[in-house]
Amino acid sequence: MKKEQVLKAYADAKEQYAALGVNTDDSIKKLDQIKISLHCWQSDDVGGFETPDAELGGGGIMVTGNYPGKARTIDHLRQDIEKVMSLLPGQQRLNLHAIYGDFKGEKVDRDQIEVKHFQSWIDWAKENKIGLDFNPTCFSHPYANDGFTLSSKNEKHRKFWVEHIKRSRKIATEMGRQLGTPSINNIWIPDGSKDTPVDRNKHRELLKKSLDEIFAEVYPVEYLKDSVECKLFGIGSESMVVGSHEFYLGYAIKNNKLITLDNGHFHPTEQVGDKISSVLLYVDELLLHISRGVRWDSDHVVIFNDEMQFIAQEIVRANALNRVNVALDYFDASINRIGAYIIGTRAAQLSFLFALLEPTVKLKSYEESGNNFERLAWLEVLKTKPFSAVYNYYCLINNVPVSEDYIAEIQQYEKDILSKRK
Ligand code: RNT
Ligand code: ZN
Repeated sequence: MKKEQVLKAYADAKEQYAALGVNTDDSIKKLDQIKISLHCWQSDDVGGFETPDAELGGGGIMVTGNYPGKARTIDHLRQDIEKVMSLLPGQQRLNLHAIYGDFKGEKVDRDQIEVKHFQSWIDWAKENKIGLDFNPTCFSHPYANDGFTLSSKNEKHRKFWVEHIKRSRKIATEMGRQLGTPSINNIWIPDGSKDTPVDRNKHRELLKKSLDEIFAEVYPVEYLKDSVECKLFGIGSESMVVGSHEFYLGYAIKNNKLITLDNGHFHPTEQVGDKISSVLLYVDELLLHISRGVRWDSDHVVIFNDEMQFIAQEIVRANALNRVNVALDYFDASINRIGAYIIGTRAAQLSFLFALLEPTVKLKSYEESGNNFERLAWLEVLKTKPFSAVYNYYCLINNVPVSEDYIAEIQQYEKDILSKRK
């Protein structure tokens, strides 16, 4: 898009929003504060670098598609993420899983990971001036094959996973310390059962016990934030997931942890947008895993849809941007993976901007005076206001491609880099 065109459209948008009492420059400033944590696992279909041909296995999560160009080495991954960040306005973070360590060809089991396996990531993050977040990996491993990890009745397996997560927290703490921004260590485990279990109780007791053991070590909050991620069901865990919403919400409230809300992890008619104002009354902070489930927790690329807008609106309306950590969680191997990052991150940013451009005070006053026609009419009218002109301007002042211009950049990257990967 031509620069003059973007500037002209922005000037007009600014005037239109000002008439509603919204200052677009302020909205942009607030948007710029939101540092979205990019999930490293979209680049290589959740494979990781434990072995050269590592693939996602089990855990009830699934990648479909075999589009060429996936990252096969740590250098590929870094190259891809650098490309992604160069096409996005604002600053991001990177969210690593434990299987993405720099193992240098050595076989390092999950209960052996150390800071040294992630030091090159920390150095890379320093160079790129970004923060890192972390996730223990409790899937794609023989000790997770029976569907249970932290809640396993097999004491050897349970202990193994406890050790893995203890080490993950230590690594995350070191990331936070060296990078000067707290790292979130997000615990998601696949534990659950395909068919109706009789002993749900025992598994939940075991999970609680494991978490208590894991969190016994206390780290400074300025380095580490602990979060726990709930889920309703997964493929192969249709009848029970041990770490349900009730389980983790209770645990997080009682133990002062963050709770992770992944919008693919609830019944399709349930909305994470509706949960935010409730949960924030009882926990200090949230971690969002922004995703798009199509019929199930399918982890499709995030788009600018009602669900995403609702989530962003509720955070902004609750004035809670400083208490919500935003991360992406999807993996689509059927399209250009770099393109998938840009579509999803831009959609999330656009949703937050859309919410930040809302004349909330005006809408509330209609609501309070019982003028619900006016409230609904304005909500509809706002969908036709020039918010995209504001986003385009945000891209322009950040020197990144505006509007559709990023598409050609990704096509070029595919031609030059991705298509040459073996
Ligand atoms: C799985 C969870 C979890 C994973 C990542 C890879 O259902 O959403 O967050 O997607 O850890
Ligand atoms: Zn998730």
